[in-house]
Amino acid sequence: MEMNEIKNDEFRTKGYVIVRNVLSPVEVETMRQHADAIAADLEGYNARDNAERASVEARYPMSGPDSVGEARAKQKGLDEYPEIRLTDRHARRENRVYPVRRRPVDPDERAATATDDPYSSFSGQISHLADNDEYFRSIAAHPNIVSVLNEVLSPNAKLWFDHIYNKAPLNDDPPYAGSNRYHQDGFFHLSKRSATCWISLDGLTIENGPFHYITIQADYPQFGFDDLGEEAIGEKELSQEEVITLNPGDAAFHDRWTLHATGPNESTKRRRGWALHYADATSRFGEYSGASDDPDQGFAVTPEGYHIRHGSIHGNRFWHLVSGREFEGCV
Ligand SMILES: O=C(O)CCC(=O)C(=O)O
Repeated sequence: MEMNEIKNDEFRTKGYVIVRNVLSPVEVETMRQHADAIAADLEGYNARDNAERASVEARYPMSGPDSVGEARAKQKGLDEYPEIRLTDRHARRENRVYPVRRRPVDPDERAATATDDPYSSFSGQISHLADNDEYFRSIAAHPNIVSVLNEVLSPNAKLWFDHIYNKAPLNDDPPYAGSNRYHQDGFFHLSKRSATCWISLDGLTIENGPFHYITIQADYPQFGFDDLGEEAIGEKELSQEEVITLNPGDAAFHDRWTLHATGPNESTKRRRGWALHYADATSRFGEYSGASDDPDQGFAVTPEGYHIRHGSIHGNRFWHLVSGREFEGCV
């Protein structure tokens, strides 16, 4: 579906839509329990997940650049750039723009938030829940999610990647002091539009790291990911920012080109969300950034349905069809 064909007015004009009560309180509670069990043995979870992936990758060796690794290495050096204030609520480091903390972290206050809950001391992501946990897998195809995907993406949809984002209490990790910088999801490995669904597990408040959207009405270019240049996003665009709070079980859906960021967790509680990235099942898998004349080079869908990009599995091991049907030669 092209953007102008989308019947959901809010998504078509703003590039995102909030849907309340996508999950019931019981479903959210069950999901929290599964998320807690995974984090209780995170090392074991990651070791098992990596071993499964490595055994597939060993069967499909393909050399090529590790673009994900390169991007991460670049991001690591960002705290060497000074923080430049753009507004009283936003700053820039190099070409990355992010919401700023409202108050500095008091180390004693943070130390007092430590508990034996792994989410109180760990900020970051846990990936591929739908590959490894049956409950998460079933929720990825929840009828309430699928009906929104049918409106904003396609009647034929596949989950290609999912991950939990946790922000620990009073987290101020560099390079953005606990914020996530403005970015577009982009997803250049898909020939067609994609959409993200972000479900709140713990509630999203102004204090604990809310979503910030700059609606597509602000008419910014396609940046690719998070390098926004020095000029494109300034006070004018940031004044059109919309800050979103959610109750547990509510979801935010956004397009791959909608600029979004999240603020720091300035509360004394954990803040978790589950991000699910969906492809239109009629998309092709390849290099669609325009960087190559041959989008298939270095990309392959194996007979078992694994998506291999330069020798590594891209996204989840299993790209689950959650709506509609499969298409020959497509994802
Ligand atoms: O949860 C977060 O902090 C970031 C989520 C995000 O950027 C996304 O789901 O695309």
